[in-house]
Formats: sequence, C-alpha cells, structure tokens
Amino acid sequence: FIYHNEDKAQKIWSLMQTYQGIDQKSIQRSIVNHVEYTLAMTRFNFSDFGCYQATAFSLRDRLLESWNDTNQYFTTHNVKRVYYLSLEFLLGRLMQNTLNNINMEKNYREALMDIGYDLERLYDEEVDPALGNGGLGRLAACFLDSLATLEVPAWGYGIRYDYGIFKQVIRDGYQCEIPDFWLSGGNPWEIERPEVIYPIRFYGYTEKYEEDGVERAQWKGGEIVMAKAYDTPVPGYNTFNCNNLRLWKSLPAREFDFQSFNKGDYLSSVESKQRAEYITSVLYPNDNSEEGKELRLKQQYFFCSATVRDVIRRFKKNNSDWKDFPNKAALQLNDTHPAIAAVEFLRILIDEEKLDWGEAWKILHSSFSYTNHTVLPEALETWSVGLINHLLPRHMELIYLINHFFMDEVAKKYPGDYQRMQEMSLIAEGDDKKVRMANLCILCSHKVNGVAELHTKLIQETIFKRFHEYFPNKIENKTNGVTPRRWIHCANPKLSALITEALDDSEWIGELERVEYLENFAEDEEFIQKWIDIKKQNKEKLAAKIEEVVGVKIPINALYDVQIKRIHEYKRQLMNILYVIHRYLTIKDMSPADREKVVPRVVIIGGKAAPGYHNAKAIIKLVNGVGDIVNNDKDIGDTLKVIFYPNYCVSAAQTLIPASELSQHISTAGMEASGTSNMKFVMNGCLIIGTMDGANVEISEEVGEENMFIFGARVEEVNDLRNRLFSGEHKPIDRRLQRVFDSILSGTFGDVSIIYPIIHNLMEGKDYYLVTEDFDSYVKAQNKVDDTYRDQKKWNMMSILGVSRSAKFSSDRTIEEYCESIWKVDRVPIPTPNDTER
Ligand code: GL9
Repeated sequence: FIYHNEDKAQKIWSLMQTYQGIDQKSIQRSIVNHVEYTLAMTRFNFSDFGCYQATAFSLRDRLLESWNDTNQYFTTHNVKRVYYLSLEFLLGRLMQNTLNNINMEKNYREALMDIGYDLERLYDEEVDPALGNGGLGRLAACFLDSLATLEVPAWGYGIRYDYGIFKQVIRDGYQCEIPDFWLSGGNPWEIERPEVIYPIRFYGYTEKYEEDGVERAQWKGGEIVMAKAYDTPVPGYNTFNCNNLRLWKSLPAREFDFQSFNKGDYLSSVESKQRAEYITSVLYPNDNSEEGKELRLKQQYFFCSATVRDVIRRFKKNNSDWKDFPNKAALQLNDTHPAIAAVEFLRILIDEEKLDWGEAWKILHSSFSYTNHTVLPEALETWSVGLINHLLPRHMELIYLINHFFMDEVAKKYPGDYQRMQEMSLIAEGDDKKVRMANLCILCSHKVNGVAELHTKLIQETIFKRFHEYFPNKIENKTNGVTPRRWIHCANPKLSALITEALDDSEWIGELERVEYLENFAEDEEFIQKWIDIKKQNKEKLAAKIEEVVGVKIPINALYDVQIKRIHEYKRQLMNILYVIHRYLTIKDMSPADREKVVPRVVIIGGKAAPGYHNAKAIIKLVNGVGDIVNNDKDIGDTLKVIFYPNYCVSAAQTLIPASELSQHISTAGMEASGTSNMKFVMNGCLIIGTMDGANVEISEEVGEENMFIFGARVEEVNDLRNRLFSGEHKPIDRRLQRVFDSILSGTFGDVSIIYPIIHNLMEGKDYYLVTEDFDSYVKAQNKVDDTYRDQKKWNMMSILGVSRSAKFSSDRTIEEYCESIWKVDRVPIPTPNDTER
C-alpha cells in the first residue's frame, strides 16, 4: 500500500473494520458471509464441508489481524528473527489448534451450534496437510507452535508440495501408495502472495571478470524458474503474536522460449515451461534415507535460494550494514536438506553484494546453525560433484573454495595427518566424487546440535568425532520436545479438562512445568477413577474408529498396546510382531481356565513404509497376516487382537495416543536419535516399553525407571553383540523364537515368500538390529507389563506420575534453549488491541 497523503491514509484506516468482534452474532455473520461471498454457496443450504471452509476463512480473517500487526511491529522495531528452514512441515489439521490457541473454541462451538452445525464434525472435514514424512517434519511443526507461543519473532520456510506424503491403503495385506493431492478442496488457511516472487536459476555457467582490480565471478545462463510465496499464519497460544510459515511453489518464468517459438513450435515451448511446476510437485517419501535424485537437489536449491533472497530483502528494508546481519537473523538448518542455503548466501554476499571472503564467511558463520537428526549412514546426504557442477556450477566452485581454505587450516593444525584431512574434507574422494553435506553444514554453522543427550554424545564420538575435536564448543545438545497444545489439550480434551480441574487453572497449557502438581493426586482414589474413566472413553472412541476403518471389533477392557511410527528395521516392528506370535502360540497352548487369567491385549501397529523399502513392506504384510489369523481364532477369543492401523498420520495419532495404555519405543540402542511420540504418549498417561535409546533415556530420568518397562542391550554393548552375531559366535536361537519362526515359515500367517529372506537371515545370525539378541529381555519386560496391568491402582499411579513428570518434553523448553544458546533472540510480545478496538 502506498499512502499518497496522510488524509487518504486516515480515510482508508477508518474504512477498515479493524478487529472482528468475538460475540456470537459477529462470528456467525463472518461465517455466513464467507459462505455467500467467498464460497458462492447458498447460505440457506450448505454442507458440513462448506461450513468447515467458511469457518476456516472466518478464522483466517482473525489471524490476519494479529499476523499483520505482528509483522508490522517486528519490522518497525527491527527485531532479530529466527528462520527455520525445513523441507518438511507436518502440520496436521489446523482448525482445532487455531481455535484453541486464540481461545475461541467455546465461542465458535456455540455460535455454530446455534445455526445447526457441530464443531467436532467440522474438524473431521479438514484434510491433513501432510508435508512431511514423520518425526523430523512434525518436530518443525511443534517448534512453530512453541515459537509463536513464546512470542519469538520467527518464520518457518519450506516447500508447498502439491502432493504430501502418500496415503497408505492396505490391499490383501500389502501396502499400496495413493497420491495425496491435498489441495483439491482448496486450502482456506493460506494466503497466496503473487507479489512475493523470485527468479531462481539452474544450470548455466560462471563468468569471471575484473572489477577495481578484484577478480569476481558471476553465474549466468541456464534456466529460470519462479518461486512464489504462500503464507500460513501461525498463532501462538494465549498471545496476540502470530508468526508466519512461508512455503514456496515453483512456476514457469514469464519470458517465452523464443527458440521454439520462432521454429513455430508453440506447444513444445509451453511444455518446457510446464516442467518448472514439477519442482515443487511432490514430497520425497523417504524416512532416514536419501535418494540422490536430481529433482530432489533442485527442490532443495529452489527453496533455499528463494528463502535466502527473502530473508536478505527483509534485512535490507531496515538495515544497511552487513555486519548487523547476525544480529537480525538466525537461520536454522533442519537437517542437511537445506544445506545449500549456506552456499547460496555466501554466493550472494560475494558475487552480488561484493563483500570480501573473510567478511562474508564471518556473517554466514555467525548466522547459520544446523541440527542433525540421525546417525544412520544411509541418511547422511552426499551429492555428486558432477551433479552439483551441472545444476549449480558457481556453488560447486564455492564449495571447493570453502574446502580449500578449511583443509589449509586442518593441515596447519595437524601437519601430515592426511587421514584426518580426508575424514574432514567436504569432498569424499573416489571414482564418483561426492560432497558431504553434513560436513558442509558443520563448517558453515556456529552451532550444531543433536536432538537428545545420547544422540548428541554419539555424534560427538562417532560420525562427527573429528569436528568435535576441532571445534570443541560447536556441537551441543537440544533434546526434542512436543507441543502440549496439540498433543494434550487438543488431542485429549477430557484429560486436559481434568488437569485444569485438579490444578484449578489452565495456565499449565502454556507452562507445562505446572503439571508437576498432579503428583499429589497419584494416590487419590477419586482422581484415579476419573483418570481411568477418561482413558476408557478414549479407548471407546478408538475402538469405534478401528471398527470403521479396519472392520475388526476390539474389546474395551483389554490393554491397548500401540506402536505407531514409520516402519523401519531399526525401529523393530518385527520384534513386536514376533512377540505377538509367541503370545498367540502361548495362549493357544493354554487350557480354557488358564486363558481366563491372561491379560487381554489389543496390539495396534501403524506406520508407512518408504515405497521402495522392501523389508519394511514385508513387515507390514506379516502384521496383517498375523491379524487375519489371530482375530478370527475362536479359541483365543478376545484375549488377543492384532490391528494394523492404515494410513498413520497426525490426525490418526491424535486419536490413537490418548487411547493407548502401553506404547512401544523399542529401537536398537543407539539408532533412534530421539523419538518424539514417546513424549506424546507419556503426556497422555501411557506407559512405555522401550530400550535405552534416544529420548527414552531422558524420559526414564524424569519419570523414573521404575515407572517404565526398560529392556534390551545398552548402546555400549551393541557393537560387540553385533560382531559376535555376524562372526557366528552367537548363542543358539531362543527356543520360543525358533517356534515363532517355524510357524511363520510353515505358512500359518500367509504367504511366506516375502518374509522368508528376513527370517532366514535372523536364523543365520545376520541380525544387524539385534532382534534375536534382545528377544528374551523383551519377553521378560512384556511379562512385567502384564503383571503390572493386573494391579490397576499401581498402573494408574505410574500413568499419573508419567504425566506429572513430563514437563521437560514440552517443545517450549526446547525452543527456550535454542533461543538462549544458539539463536540469541528475545521474546517480543505484540501489544494486544483492547476490547474497544474490536
Ligand atoms: C528423525 C529421527 O529418526 C527421530 O528419532 C527424531 O525424533 C526426529 C526429530 O529429531 O528426526 N530423523 C529422521 O530422518 N526422521 C526422524 O524422525 N525421519 C522422519 O522424519 C521420517
């Protein structure tokens, strides 16, 4: 907006009805107006979906008020901002979270009820925006919620994929992938910004030239693709602050391909333009592994370049001295996926802003930082030098330069230690030279962090050992967290209400430390009864859902035992199902009288397998095969049910977690960097059976080992055990496990061919993930689970203690630590308009 003169500005201001009213009439009027004017539906008859959309638009209007005020305020006060760069944001549904954060759920529920709509039904009309694979993307979403809640000036930056993570359907027990075109019904939460658009170059060449006696370079030629911004407001809980998530979509550049045009080939010139849109069309569905495809690198650079340009433009609005940049911007790299942003930033500073190397490097280094999320070697990104050279020739030159200066320093510090230089180099030598993106990130960042204490220790001692020796203060820990707004208050409203009742206020939702007080109720009979009732109601809701989607009726009085996460061998869903088979065979052997004494269980497993990950898909097939047999076996009746829950996603988690009583976090020690669902389960009064891995270790420190079911090899033992297994020195296979293998291989649970190689390897000792090794202690832990569950008072006491000691795992705590030791940013509360302004 350009204000030509003060008079007109005043006039425009007075025309705007600045803040929406919060009374029932205002809410209803805004919804009905959107039905008519935005959706062009008749206001006398609109569907639940129409009503959902109109309600979302009405909420977006409200968010825009605080969102505009927030950004205006940040700009005029020229505050330091955090930029969270991530290729994934797994937001989950937005309506319930929005209503709760702005404290309007009750108002909207009543306003809608009054015109004949049920808010809870509208919640179910929303698609899950699923622009992420799992923990890493969901962590980014929890961080956005905490950043806004803590009033930290922060923007998320990512990609607006047309297709999110695929939808999983199960046919014949096999996983099938269905594309998730999540935008088909429109997206009422976003704001398209046709004016925020940047040209992004690919391919081409660099040209050297001299300017004032300095040799300079410029990247030229190639292809141009446009990046257009789409913004999603991110409201904080119980604050007027509203941050922004900016996602980029690719578009063809406007100019015409004159070569084809002149040849009269109009159609093929349009066709080549269309390829531009392809860049942001699909999220790569890999979990803890990389694919190395050119399109993926294009996505990375496309989003990084647009983001860096946008950040620089914002900086320049208010600042003229580049030295101030680190005081105005902190850029966080969520894994190595946005690593190329660092090189792009350097390129702009040197080639376009004409800074000298030393200055540019200092600015880069003091504003960037990097989070590592895994030690799995298959996930450590490398890009071939040839590919980078082809796609981003100037960036490849800069990477070589960075490496050259760094190797000089290493050589000075460790003369003659070529081994060390090779390990620390940005380039992995070989026939196909590769750039090690993690090394690049470490070098360009002033801070690097792991995501749980154990994980951080492991990266310091193993994959980044040399860097930790070289930069002893660089690598530090930031244990992950999850937002209690979505994961307690929205997902489990009944539990939230009970906590509020017990603490006599609801402040705990924004300050989870306060739940400590619940400890006083751990032995209070009346409270325990309420606790049990809530869990039961959540179980009923889940049972109804399972009957609807899987067609299996599950008993309510059974122990609900849940493992939901991406399917991966290191997470050992296989060990879980092998134990289930053992349990089934044991129950089958029993007399009817003994069966009466068994603690009935419903075992629920859910999660997606990467489409190309055959072993993970074989495990899904086995789980479904076991379910088919067990669930239809009249002999065992309701003592055991096995459910594969299809299409596990954020909204499914919000139903599953509050209904769970036992959840499994049973990765091989040292392999799960943190895990975050473990935290969500604890916050919902679920007990954990788990290994000493990732954040389980810290959960056990907080809630007490006696309140968890810990088992299995410790991280220090893993290497030895593995070596022994592979050298054939291992003990013979446990006889119970052998019986399980025999029953699988005899075809009891369906087709053997796909699972055969996996089982065969286990029997041969080729057991990288130590399933056979940990099986015995896993069975013992499971027996302890049964014994404990028989004593409901004890079980629920453990459950209450878990919740009351879960405060450390709020992402608010995590974000406060990032702000303090990495980003050095302060809270900036936005003045709230008073009621007369409404
Ligand atoms: C992950 C780790 O595997 C998890 O242990 C960790 O909790 C999260 C968040 O830090 O990051 N790294 C990773 O690649 N994924 C993780 O979940 N995978 C996916 O996001 C699918």
